[in-house]
Amino acid sequence: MTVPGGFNAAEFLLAQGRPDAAAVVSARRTLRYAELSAEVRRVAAGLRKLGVRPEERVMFSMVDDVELLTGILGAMLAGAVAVPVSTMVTGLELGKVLADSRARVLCVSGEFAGSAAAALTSAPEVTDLVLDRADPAAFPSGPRVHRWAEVATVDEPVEVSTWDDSPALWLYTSGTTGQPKGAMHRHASIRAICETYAHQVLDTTSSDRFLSVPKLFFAYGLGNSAFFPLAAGATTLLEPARPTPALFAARAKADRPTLFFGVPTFFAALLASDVPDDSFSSVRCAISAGEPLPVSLFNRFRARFGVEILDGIGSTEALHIFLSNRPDLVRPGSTGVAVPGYRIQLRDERGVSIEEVGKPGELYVSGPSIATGYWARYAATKQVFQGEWLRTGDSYVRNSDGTYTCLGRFGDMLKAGGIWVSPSEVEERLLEHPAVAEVAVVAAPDADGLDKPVACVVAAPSSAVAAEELIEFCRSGLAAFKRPRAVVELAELPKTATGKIRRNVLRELVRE
Ligand code: 3SK
Repeated sequence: MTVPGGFNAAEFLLAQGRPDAAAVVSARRTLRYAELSAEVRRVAAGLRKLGVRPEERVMFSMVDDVELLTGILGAMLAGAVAVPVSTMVTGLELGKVLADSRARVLCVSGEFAGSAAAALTSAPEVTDLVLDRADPAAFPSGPRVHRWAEVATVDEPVEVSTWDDSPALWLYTSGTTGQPKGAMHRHASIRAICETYAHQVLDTTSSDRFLSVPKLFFAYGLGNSAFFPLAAGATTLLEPARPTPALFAARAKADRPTLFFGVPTFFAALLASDVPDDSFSSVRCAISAGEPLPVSLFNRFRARFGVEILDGIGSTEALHIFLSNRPDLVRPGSTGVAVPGYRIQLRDERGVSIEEVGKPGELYVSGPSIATGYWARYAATKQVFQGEWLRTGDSYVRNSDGTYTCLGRFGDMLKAGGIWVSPSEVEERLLEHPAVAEVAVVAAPDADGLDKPVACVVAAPSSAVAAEELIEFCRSGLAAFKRPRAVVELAELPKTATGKIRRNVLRELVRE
């Protein structure tokens, strides 16, 4: 039961499919809409029974499987705020976001039990830990520990008390300023992305089958694998394992997706692999986001697999894609045009709107799914959320045909594999190595034209810089995707008169 005039995104999503239609297919379980709906209601009741109250945060560090999907929807149905976090963020890094969110409940897949134990040492406000496929005995002290099955089997009615603007979801992003920040999304934003990008660009129907390389903890993956399929009464194909070309090609052959979502790095990896050329024969449309899709990748993918890739750009703050090519109107090398319901503006460094074709500017977007701000980050919120506009930090030009092309980042943050990487975070880790005196991390394109972090290092006196050793050093203490892929040794770092590192000079240098 919902309050009059209320709206709950989970309830909306669960109401769209035919009760007997397949809602979710994973390696372990397949659930029809009626079963999914019943399970989500039990999870919502289970969370309430743990003492979770409306607007309290429930964090999930879980693999893509039925439990994560029902957990996110159950938290939202209970009026709580679902906070799925990257499973690449572990230990103390996870502890930081856990403490920042003040989540009371942490739900963890067995694979991440060790990392949760480390995280809990810096998050004393967590009162309850819910473990899926892990032994509660591994947590002898600290919060109350429950098995997932205990929470997912509470058969009690749940009163739904949310409305359009109630908080539904927080997604942590490093964004443009480095420190992870929780972008706060409303229940209505979830409906909005389904009605705009999914319905009006992808033309989703109940016969679609969705397969996404990006996981549910990303805004991109959450739309692809949860919100869009359910809003269309369609089927989501969940894959808990680490994505590899062989795995996804096999999954596509076996489970026949009609929509396949990836990032340029993954499309490049598929092209470099020996997977069969007919692997994606069921796919009517492939979608790429996260970073610009090089034209050569678009052409090679279409030539080999017979599928066109729709390139688009979204952001965690906008919840999903707001600028995109169209299935009937692809301009390779461009990011297309505004998704219906969204407006785009380019602005110069003084904030003045640029009307001329071909003149670069910073991309701003307004639309129905922009986050309400960052949790407890006043300055960053003011910088990024400006009235109805969201400042993206991306540099773009408008082409003569009305499409937009990405030129890169306005600031120094870089994206690797579609995920934000803060150079200072990588630099901090490298500076812990005794052989490193100074370091700056910048993006450089790899052989496929996709940006990867490269470390420019000045050696400490009487020390030698061993590239492989430094890269290895970053494997521990940093999420894997953040480690530099190459190290360039320099006698000194180029600096401005005021001592700031001239990153543009370094970017040029590492490209040579
Ligand atoms: O990075 C993107 O392009 C993106 C797309 C959809 C949703 C979220 C993000 C960050």
